Amino acid sequence: MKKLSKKIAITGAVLALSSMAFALDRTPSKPGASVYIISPANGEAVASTFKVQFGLNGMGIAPAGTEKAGTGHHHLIVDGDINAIPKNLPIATQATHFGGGQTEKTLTLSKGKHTLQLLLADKFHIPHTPVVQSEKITVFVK
Ligand SMILES: [Cu+2]
Repeated sequence: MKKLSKKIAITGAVLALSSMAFALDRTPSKPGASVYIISPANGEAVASTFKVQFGLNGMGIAPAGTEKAGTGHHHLIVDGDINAIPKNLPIATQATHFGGGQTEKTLTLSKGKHTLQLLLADKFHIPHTPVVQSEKITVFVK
């Protein structure tokens, strides 16, 4: 129990430090930039394994770690709440990172209703300001 609380305290301190380091350093997005899911369509019925294609207008894709204005990389949120992701910190495990600059992903999901949403982030995995995020779409896995 004592060990656990020490671990929690250290984690808290690290989080506090990283938020201080990054809070003033968010990357501007380009005016009018938008990210969207090309495929599947909102409401589409899909097989359990299907491809998600990512679209981006008004900005460019660059691998994580790349210093280049007006760029970022995709993050895919499956069945998650984008509002629960802090926008002044690196995106953690709430989304899948496409830090290699990938623009599609083959997913395998269980039967039923699922949601998909994209969030662009900078070289440090921190969402841009203003945030560039897609509409949240729903798919129905057959
Ligand atoms: Cu990332």
